[in-house]
Amino acid sequence: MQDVDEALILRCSKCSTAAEPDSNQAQCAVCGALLELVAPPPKVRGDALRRIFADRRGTHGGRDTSGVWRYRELLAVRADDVITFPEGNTPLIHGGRAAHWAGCPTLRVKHEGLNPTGSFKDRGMTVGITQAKRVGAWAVACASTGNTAASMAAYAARAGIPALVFIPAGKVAMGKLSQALAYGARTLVVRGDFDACLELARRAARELGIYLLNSVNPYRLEGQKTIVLEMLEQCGWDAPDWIALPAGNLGNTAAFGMALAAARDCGLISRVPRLLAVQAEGAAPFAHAFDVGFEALQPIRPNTVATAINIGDPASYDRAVRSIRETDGIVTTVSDTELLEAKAVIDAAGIGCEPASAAAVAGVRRMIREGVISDDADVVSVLTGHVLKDPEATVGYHGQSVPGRALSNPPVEIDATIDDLRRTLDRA
Ligand code: AN7
Repeated sequence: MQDVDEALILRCSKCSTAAEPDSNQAQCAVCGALLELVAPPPKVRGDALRRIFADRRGTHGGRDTSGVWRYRELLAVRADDVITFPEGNTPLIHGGRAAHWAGCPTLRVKHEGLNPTGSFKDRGMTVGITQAKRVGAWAVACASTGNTAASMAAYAARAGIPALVFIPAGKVAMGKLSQALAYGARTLVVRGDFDACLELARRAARELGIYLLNSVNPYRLEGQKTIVLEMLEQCGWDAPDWIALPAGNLGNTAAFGMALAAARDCGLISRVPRLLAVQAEGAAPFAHAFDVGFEALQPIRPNTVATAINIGDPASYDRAVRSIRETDGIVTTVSDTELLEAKAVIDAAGIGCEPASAAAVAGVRRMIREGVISDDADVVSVLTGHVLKDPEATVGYHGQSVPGRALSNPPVEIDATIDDLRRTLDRA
């Protein structure tokens, strides 16, 4: 088995100019496009490969227990001395009442919020931090709308590497901010939006030699591919018709396309699901570009309650375009009202997620209503973050009765007497 891959190549995703795989370089020195990792195709394919993945599930301890490293034959990485929690191993479950709300009775959700730090970011971070450690990084940094910061802070702490996070002032949910602080990252609250934070983090990487762990780092995307690989395995390698996901900086959209291509090329799936990337109306540069045939990306000033995807100038745009094109995918939008309603339904189903994650389910509902997706289609929606990430959004939704919020569930204050309890219950 090719565990340690000497033939790992880092090259420009546009002009193919080669770069040094162990450098701290995310962009092509010639054309400025993002770099990508390439490894030779695995020597095993189809059933033999499926068996390798399945056998590792029965092990205890070490990298095989990770829902990331278990799929290493399909990742362009070196898999020695990994820093793993482990992560992944997230459930694929029926959407319950959220499926019916979406108008897709068989809708399933893959709950990436059940990763160690509560979001899918841990899948890319185990690979990114392992690489940071390999190259002897003296510090790691990221710009973040919150989840990347939380994940990087935890994995950096596990690896013993100092961490620096740049987050936009007033635009990060409390659960995520508290994690960055708790895990001991140096937390810089930047007067500016996420896009300004990313610009600053990239400069810090260049000028101060700090190892950058945003999803512009190609190792991150290799790990994020396993969301799709694990999902396909849970589907018995019988691919769904559609995979829906929320889209912000577009790292995941890029990684999903890469994973589907790899699964197809290795004979693991016989047909490729279509991707449905969903953005919030107020932060939808990718959807706007899709509407004009990806003619050009027009960066915007973002504004949505789903702070995780409040991004106006997505870094992985080019590779995400490739994913949508190669999967005959679609990019759509939902309003903040729609995504908050979706969140309330997912939460009330006992599943729970943060607002950005719910956008994907709201997008499925919209596409079914518009007849783009048929109601008997096999759809899997990825829930990217945990319900505890954004308590303000949840309490804000339920805290007051707003007309039209049928699912609002406000807390009720009572006296500490059985009589008042009886009166209150009678009223309900
Ligand atoms: C819950 O943490 O960009 O389109 O800095 O936290 O791959 O960016 C988070 C993004 C969806 C969007 N759902 O994914 C960050 C950050 C949740 C997220 C996205 C994010 P991408």
